Amino acid sequence: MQLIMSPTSPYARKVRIALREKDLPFEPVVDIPWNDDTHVPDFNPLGKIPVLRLDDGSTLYDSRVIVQYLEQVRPAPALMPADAAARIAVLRWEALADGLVDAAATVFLERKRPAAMQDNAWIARQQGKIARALAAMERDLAGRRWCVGDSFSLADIAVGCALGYLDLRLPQPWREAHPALAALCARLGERSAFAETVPPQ
Ligand SMILES: N[C@@H](CCC(=O)N[C@@H](CS)C(=O)NCC(=O)O)C(=O)O
Repeated sequence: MQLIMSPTSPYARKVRIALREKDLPFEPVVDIPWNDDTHVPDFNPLGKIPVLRLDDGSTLYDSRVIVQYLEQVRPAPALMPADAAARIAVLRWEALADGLVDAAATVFLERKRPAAMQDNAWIARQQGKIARALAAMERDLAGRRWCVGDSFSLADIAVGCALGYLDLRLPQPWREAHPALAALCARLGERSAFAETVPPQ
């Protein structure tokens, strides 16, 4: 099994953490989709990472599909709860966390354009999404150890990867106003799967 990825991709990090948590062996293949010599479109028509290449040559994308696949082939330790309502809650957390990443990546890319071409209203719109996502996560996490129920799940992985990406690409003092998220982030950092996948600066 190969994982086509980049070390800074928060979506790929979700998959890398799931693979480590489940102790599934895989071969990481670094391929930066923005580079001219990328082969990512050969494996995902959308040209995005992560892509999982199975031993039979077939490919899986995107990160949400890959993690659900891993959950099926290696159910333990479970990253999804057994209860149906709790499963939906986990997927909702993942959607919120991934949406935060989408907005942060949009801001990061917009800011890389020449200053005269940057759309400040567009950036402000994305910043609003980030601020509201952080506030919603903080509200729903307050007083709890994990995002859903009383155990670590895919929801915590997705939130941890989103916050890690924010620190990497749009550093801001979010911890002060979001103590529950800050505590979750610190707790996650103690897990080897998180510590081993911290994105390089
Ligand atoms: N929803 C996708 C998002 C994947 C994604 O946007 N990956 C970025 C890297 S962090 C990418 O490959 N971007 C290249 C592009 O958009 O052309 C997932 O969860 O896997």
